Amino acid sequence: MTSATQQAPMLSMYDTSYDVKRIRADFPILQETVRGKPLVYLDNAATAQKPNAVIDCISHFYRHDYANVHRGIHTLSERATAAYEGARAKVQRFINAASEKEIVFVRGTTEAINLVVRTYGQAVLKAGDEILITAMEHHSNIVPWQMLCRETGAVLKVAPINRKGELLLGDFEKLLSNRTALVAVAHMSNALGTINPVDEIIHLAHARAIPILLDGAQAIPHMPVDVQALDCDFYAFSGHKLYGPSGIGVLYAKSEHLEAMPPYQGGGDMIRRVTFEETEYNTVPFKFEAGTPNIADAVALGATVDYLNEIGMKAIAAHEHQLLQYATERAHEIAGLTLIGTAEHKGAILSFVLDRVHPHDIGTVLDHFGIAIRAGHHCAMPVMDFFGVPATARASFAMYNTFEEIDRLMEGIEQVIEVFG
Ligand code: 7TS
Repeated sequence: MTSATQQAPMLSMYDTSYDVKRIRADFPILQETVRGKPLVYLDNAATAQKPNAVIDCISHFYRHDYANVHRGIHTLSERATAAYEGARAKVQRFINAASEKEIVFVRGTTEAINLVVRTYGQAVLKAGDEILITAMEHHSNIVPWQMLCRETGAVLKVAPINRKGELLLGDFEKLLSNRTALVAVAHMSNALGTINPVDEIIHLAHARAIPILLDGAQAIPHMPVDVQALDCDFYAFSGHKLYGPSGIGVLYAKSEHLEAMPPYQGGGDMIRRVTFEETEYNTVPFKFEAGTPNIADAVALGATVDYLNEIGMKAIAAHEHQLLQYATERAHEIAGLTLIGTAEHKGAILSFVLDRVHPHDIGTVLDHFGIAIRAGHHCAMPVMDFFGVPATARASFAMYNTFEEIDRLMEGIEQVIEVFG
């Protein structure tokens, strides 16, 4: 086992000016103990923990401002509407969308992608058309397209990756054709950590007038995202991976698409006028938000964005980059550990397997030390098939994780090897 004295010089190479202690104090759950040990939460790619700013916002909103939105003329309804629409404006600024109208509140990334599939996709896709995805997609950016292809006779094409888990850009380009109706790509892979070269991907697609959807579920918590600079047509993400509430997420879409797209679901709020003969739809984005929305969680997503702006996404990205670098170096020291996903451009995810130990056993033993990781296929079964593994163990880092926690992870892995090796 690596001793503490051997680790110290390595750790000193890293800039520790980022005030992680202060940030940790904002997250009450990080004070929990698990099995008598201080919690080390490294399952952030599944979902991130919530700061007081978010928890308090939800509580305050229900205590003081809660009512339905866009309906009542009473004071509370006006307050709730202002908070809900205020959150939309905050999200717009956070991702630098051109207009608030381009922000549709949904349940999460999965619903955002399904919305595009069932509106844009269903409207434009004909038999023989192609949808191009990559070999590293999460199931939520595979299955809805597959379902639509079955229904329409369109074809799902998959751009391959190399053994490091990087997209083969040349092959991707060759798969673009005048049949390609849409490109749908993960901005960052949840199973491998790969950050895709989205600028080039978007450039290649747009050069052929092909629209592009980015699955931003993993990217959005780890880096500044500017949808205008990217020039993507659609960007999908979940609030819960961004330190916000679960059950709220965002579909960004360029206005021109939202205006042209048919509605997703029918019901209240998405209409302007209804008779039994016909219905006139509401303006965007309301056309896509049928029924009473997840009001409080949308408002709290606004609070999340405020909180993150205070710290700065660039500072968060820099801290996490160092964590990943340190964790990768430490992982290389462990005999019998193989990293799955070694892309040059990577976000804060460390997926790995150990010789002779099933990933689920790694997860179970680490839990005994109070360390939370995820073990499994990460809803990316084709990625597991490609690497020839049934599952991986995945430690995923967030803005509040520390170098000391990575030391504890590595010590835990050494223990796993001692137990099973
Ligand atoms: N796309 C990617 C790249 C994801 O990582 C996830 C969730 C989703 C889409 C779906 O997001 P949801 O909020 O709608 O569920 N990924 C994971 C994960 O890696 N572990 O648990 C959920």
